[in-house]
Amino acid sequence: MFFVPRFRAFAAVAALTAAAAIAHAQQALPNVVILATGGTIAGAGASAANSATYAAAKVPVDKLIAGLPEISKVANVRGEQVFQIASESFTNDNLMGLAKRVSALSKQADVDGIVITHGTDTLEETAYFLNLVVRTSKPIVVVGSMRPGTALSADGALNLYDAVNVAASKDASGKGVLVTMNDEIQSGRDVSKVVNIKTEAFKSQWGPLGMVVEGKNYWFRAPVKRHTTQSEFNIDEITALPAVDIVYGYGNVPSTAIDALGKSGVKALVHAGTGNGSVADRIVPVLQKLRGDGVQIIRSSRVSDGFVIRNAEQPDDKYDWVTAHDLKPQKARILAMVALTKTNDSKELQRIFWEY
Ligand code: DAS
Repeated sequence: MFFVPRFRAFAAVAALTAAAAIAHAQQALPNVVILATGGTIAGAGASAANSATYAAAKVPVDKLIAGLPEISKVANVRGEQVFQIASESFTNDNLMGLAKRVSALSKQADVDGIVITHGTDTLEETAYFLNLVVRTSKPIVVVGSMRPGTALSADGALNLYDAVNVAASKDASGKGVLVTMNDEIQSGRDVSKVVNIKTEAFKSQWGPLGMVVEGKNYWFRAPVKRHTTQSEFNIDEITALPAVDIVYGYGNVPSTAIDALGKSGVKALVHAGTGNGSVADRIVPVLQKLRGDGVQIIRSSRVSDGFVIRNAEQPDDKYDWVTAHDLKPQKARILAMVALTKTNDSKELQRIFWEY
């Protein structure tokens, strides 16, 4: 009988010690906030066989976190539901609201990294926007999925696990906004969705920055273009984004779309030309007139890889046009909007397109 009270006391001390050790270990983990915006990663289909037929933006962030208990060993994770939309429906207001929330959280001492769950359709635009305007070196990781969580071989859980691991990693700091998809760590500037129905959907022509395997990051290169803390842009100083739209070049193209956008009051027009950003001869004078009316002309290309060379296919100096460098039209639009919040000088714009 003598041993029972002592054993009970010992067991109580052991339990308290274990609880304290767990609490200490949990305290030692980084703090990661998941901002949820919708998309397929929050999608749900009618059956496991539905990998392409499903409704996006259905599952709330707390359910996404509860469905992935493994992340509690990686970081102290909490979620915020910023939006619940399919990303093809993102607006400039959504972009601004999300970026301002990311910026505010990045200033908090109790936030070590931020994950944004997002639809894959415009994920590349949001990732680039954040890369340009959020002044932090803390890891910001944008993540999506190509299949809903209800589908066979769903990719969202591992993509999200990878994103939390990268966002919790000190070695992910200072690399700009990152995207984790399909085991790869991509630069938010360089990456685009290049396949619409495969899990290996996100590529950069310059390659990924690295890979994440079983929660460990393997880095192979670092970004060279300006981003985050090196940026001259700051979401905290931006109150609105100017209208910038895109027109597409192709055989027999009329000027109808350009005429309409010119009348709509765009501040810049991105021309997604053929080849090296070529412009049809009948379209050149239409763009020159717009330029004369004060609209900036950004010459991009519909071709997936390579980069538009200034004064090659078109006399850009003579026309006072800007070339989009290696940026795809949808990325050129993001940079043009941000740049126009600071300057409307075409030579300054061209510098910005070289540097970002
Ligand atoms: N509609 C797509 C989107 O929300 C679904 C997805 O792939 O995330 O971007």
